[in-house]
Amino acid sequence: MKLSALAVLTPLIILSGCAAQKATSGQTTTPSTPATQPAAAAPAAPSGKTSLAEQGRDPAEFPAYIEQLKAQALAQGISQQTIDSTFANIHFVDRVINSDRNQLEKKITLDDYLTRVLPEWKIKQGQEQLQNNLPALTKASDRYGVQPQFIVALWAMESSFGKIQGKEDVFSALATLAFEGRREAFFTKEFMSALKIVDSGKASSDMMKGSWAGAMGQSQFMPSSYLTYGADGNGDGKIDIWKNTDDVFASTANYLSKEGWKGDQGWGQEVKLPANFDGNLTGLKNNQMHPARYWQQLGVTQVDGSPLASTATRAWMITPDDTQGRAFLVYDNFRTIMHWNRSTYFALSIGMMADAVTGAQTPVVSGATTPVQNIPAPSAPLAPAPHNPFSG
Ligand SMILES: [Ca+2]
Repeated sequence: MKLSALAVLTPLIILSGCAAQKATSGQTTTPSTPATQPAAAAPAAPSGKTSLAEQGRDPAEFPAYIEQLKAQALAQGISQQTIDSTFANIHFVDRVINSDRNQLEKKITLDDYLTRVLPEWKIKQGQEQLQNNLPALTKASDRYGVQPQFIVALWAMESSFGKIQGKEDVFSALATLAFEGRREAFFTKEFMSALKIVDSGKASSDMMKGSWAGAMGQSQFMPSSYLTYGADGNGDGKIDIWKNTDDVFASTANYLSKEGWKGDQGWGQEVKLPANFDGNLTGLKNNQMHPARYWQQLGVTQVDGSPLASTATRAWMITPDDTQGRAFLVYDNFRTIMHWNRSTYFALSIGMMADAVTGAQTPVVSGATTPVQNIPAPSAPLAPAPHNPFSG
């Protein structure tokens, strides 16, 4: 999903339409890169470069390009049957190019972002969806060790509970983006991953619908993420992330689990910094981790001024809008959410949505005084995460 480069800690948010917003919220691992590849694997498109392979390609050349992709697929061992079923309908999609070019990146504040992505109606729907789907969510939660509210939060943010999934033919969208050329290698790999999905029998070619950027289904997985994290929740042998919520919940929970989720911890909490707080302590790198009690001893408190729990929970301090803005003490699970999507804002919205749907609401917009209920659980062993983009 992630097309734009939303760098860690950089408050650059896509502000275009729905399709473009979807493109900001996704997982993109590819078979040739470690499963830890952060969500935003697609390199940024240089601003102002809007050419079809730097103007070297005319859309009239698209059919020949498709033939070359077909040869590449055969060479990679994709079956003729899969190629026949998927290549038959591939077409150049003008609107894919237009959507990609129309992404506007603009700096907005965290509160602007949260107001936009966490409206009251969405929180209310999240609460209802949690109740309505409790048996299926509990099943996925028990199997993968991920609390139901985080599955619901990702479901809410990625596809508005399955309602907005995108209707593009994924093969056409990915082939068009590969042809366009700015991120040809990335989209070619995703195209090949999409072929592998059909070849594996986990999904049929007619199921392969997604956003203009190739993000599929209710969890908006890029094809490579589907291959890495897709899970069969209802045991029918298919992984239907488009229509089957058992599969959607299992795949979402499996993603988090594979990326190190700790089922006995939350994501973090909003805090208040002391007046003399050293801004250099903020950040998500490995060496910026300190036990929660360290932050407590520095004078960090809960937003209402009450003391933080003095625990050994691994914790990082982040101030997305710099130290004059809101501050959050976040735990390992927060960094796992950032594997899904590298945007700090996105990860915070997931944490807040998860809290909100269970009634333990972090104020969405600053200034509210609702106490935060998210007390750190006892610390887990200090083993390094198996995969980690935060080293340094
Ligand atoms: Ca299934």
